[in-house]
Amino acid sequence: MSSPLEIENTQIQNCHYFGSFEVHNGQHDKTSPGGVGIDLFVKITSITIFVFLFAAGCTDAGRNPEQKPGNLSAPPQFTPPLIENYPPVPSPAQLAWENAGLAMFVHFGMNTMTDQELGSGRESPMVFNPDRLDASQWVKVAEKSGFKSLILTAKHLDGFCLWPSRYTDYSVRNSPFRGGHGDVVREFADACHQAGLKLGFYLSPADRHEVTFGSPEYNSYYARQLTELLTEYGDVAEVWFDGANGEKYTGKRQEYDWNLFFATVRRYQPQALIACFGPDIRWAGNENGTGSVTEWSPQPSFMNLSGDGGVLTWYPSECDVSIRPGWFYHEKEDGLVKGVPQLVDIFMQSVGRNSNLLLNVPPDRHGLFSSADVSTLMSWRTTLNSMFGTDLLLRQFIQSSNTRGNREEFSPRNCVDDDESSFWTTDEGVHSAQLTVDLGGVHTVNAIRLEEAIQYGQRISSFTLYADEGGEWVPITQGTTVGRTRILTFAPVTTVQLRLSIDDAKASPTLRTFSAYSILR
Ligand code: FUL
Repeated sequence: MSSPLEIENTQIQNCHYFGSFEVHNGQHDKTSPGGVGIDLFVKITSITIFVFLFAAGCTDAGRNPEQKPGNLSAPPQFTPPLIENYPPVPSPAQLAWENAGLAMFVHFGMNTMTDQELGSGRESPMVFNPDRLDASQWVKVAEKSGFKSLILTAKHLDGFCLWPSRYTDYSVRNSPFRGGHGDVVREFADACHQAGLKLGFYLSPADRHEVTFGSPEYNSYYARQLTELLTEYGDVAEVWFDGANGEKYTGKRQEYDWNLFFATVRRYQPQALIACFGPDIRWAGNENGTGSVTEWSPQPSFMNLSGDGGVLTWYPSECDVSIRPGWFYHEKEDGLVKGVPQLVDIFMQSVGRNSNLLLNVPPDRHGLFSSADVSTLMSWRTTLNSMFGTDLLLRQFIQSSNTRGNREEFSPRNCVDDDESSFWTTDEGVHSAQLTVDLGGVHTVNAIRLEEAIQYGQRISSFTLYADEGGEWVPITQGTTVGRTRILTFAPVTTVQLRLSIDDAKASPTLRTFSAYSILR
């Protein structure tokens, strides 16, 4: 007796050798035994649907009011078997953020001048004088290396403000930078807006300079500063709150009024995402750029702000890490910039694990990215482009064990096209299915990339990749969650066909991308 795997294998071989047929558009090869069975099935299904439509009065004729005089009620509409959300689902802003994948963190401030990681708040503003500051250089480098947004430390824990805040004298206003008329935040925001990149701010809640820190007045001070940033610099995409309470650094304990801070963001920039210590984007839990292997975006809501009592909300993960050992620039670390292989690993362990990557690149004392960081970023981008430049599955012959309503718009071909908006899914109630792709020849593969259509919710919980090795389906690798992007690498396998088995999902699985690569590193 053949095992189920062998039976499936026989069918696939038939398809392979008798030319192409696909269940999804009915243009299958009638000489294939598998094809004949499915042909009959498609015909019966089509006849059934036609009879149903006719009986329901939903044909064009049925909808023509002239043929139904006196019938005042609208004829019933035929509802196509479209896909329902599997809640929670991302907000439009979260979806755009996840699709961007990469954001650049820019740690710059008093620490840059004093060669420290953590200022005391007592450093004189007179030492802040970056003499060649060029925010458009930061933005250009970010753009060229594939980042879609930048987040600037408008204020770090030392309390020094990179913009001339009205509420403190501890800012650029009292520094020699641009003769006391400078505004780093303005230059940063203008450069981002001009290049069409999104921008965000890190406004440290902990403040080692501000005298009101540790009292309720500090909350109003902080909210007023937040308001300046949110109302005077154009659209803001992300506000990054550091979760660290100042106690450790200031010796004072501040009871932060988070509700006030979050409400301030919602009021002035309702589309801005609140990250790290906030309800929209979740900190991955470490500062080395590593996401979890199993990564669900649906999570218990942050601080239960919505009062939903434990119902899951969409709360995707972000991994932050610095390109250097420190967050701020230190000349002595010029030789310690992370190498391309390490940055590629970081990409795989963040973006490749359904997280976003927030990579910190600190400008130097002059206010420019150093050449060591810039050349590393450029080679990193070139390497990523070449790694993922040739998708061996692109537009290859693909078939699925199940396709929702056998409808063209849910065809498995959507996984191997280059249209990010199209996707494959299964019938309601079908939570496991196989996708089999003919590589169009013998290829060596050592990586796959999967992407769910997360706008309908995250669904896949377990999958296995098989390769056809001399007619046997051999398991190559397996995983749990997919989400926005899941990249898996494995020992090279030489094959003519790959099969992705979605072993389990919380609802009908969706897939918008199934790609395979031969990655040289
Ligand atoms: C931490 C801070 O202490 C570091 O200086 C850095 O800003 C990092 C992103 O967050 O909590």
